[in-house]
Amino acid sequence: MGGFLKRPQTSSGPFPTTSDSAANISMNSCTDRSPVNLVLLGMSGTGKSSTGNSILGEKLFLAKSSSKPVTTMCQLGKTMINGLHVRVIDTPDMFDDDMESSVRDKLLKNCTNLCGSHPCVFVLVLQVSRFTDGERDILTKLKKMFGRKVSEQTIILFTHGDDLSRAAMSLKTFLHQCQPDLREIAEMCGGRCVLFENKDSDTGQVEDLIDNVKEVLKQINPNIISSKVHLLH
Ligand SMILES: Nc1nc2c(ncn2[C@@H]2O[C@H](COP(=O)(O)OP(=O)(O)OP(=O)(O)O)[C@@H](O)[C@H]2O)c(=O)[nH]1
Ligand SMILES: [Mg+2]
Repeated sequence: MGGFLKRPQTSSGPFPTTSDSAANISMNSCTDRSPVNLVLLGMSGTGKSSTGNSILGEKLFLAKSSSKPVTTMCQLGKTMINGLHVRVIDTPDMFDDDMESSVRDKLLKNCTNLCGSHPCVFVLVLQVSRFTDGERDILTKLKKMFGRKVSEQTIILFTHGDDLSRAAMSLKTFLHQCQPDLREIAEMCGGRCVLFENKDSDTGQVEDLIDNVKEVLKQINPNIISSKVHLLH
């Protein structure tokens, strides 16, 4: 485990500094030395905590199959991947329609606090072989929680990648053939999709995710990536 993690680098990285904008307030600036929050979101059992552990290269978050939600509070883990300070934030299922809004608000606040002032990239975790009715409007719910521009900084992460391997199907083919609702979600998120198999830590999946994270960081306006703006909107 963890063989893919590279030690900290000191050279300047791919991110622009923000000295020419209002965002040079340090809490909004986005440089290679700034940590980035990867906020893992999705319905219960899709593999958020397992994905967090795969990214961290250690079993920090509790992950198990269960008929009821396993993660009940937002949690933070930190690592360094290819020169990028990564803060992984595991969350409970906040998309449950039966959840009281006061409980959801509390969790969002919990998430906000963990994110601090660092830029956020949202990772929407879906199980590749199981797109449910409850997930059809997941982007609408995401926007209500994190603001209408959230899809611009969201990556879709499909777990259970082995299911596709067994069917000898590439992610590209899967996305081409999947349900229109799912394809639309992928398109709304700029086609940023990655495939994970959390039972197998020895693949390039984390690097693939980090490449997408760096793309998002390059694109987003530092003024709108402050978690304080997005999480409290
Ligand atoms: N085969 C396989 N199993 C996975 C994968 N990802 C997660 N699982 C399994 O799916 C189950 C649920 O995973 P979790 O990571 O706990 O799911 P979660 O989204 O955090 O669930 P909650 O905390 O309830 O919201 C566990 O038994 C994991 O081992 C994957 O990529 N492949
Ligand atoms: Mg969990």
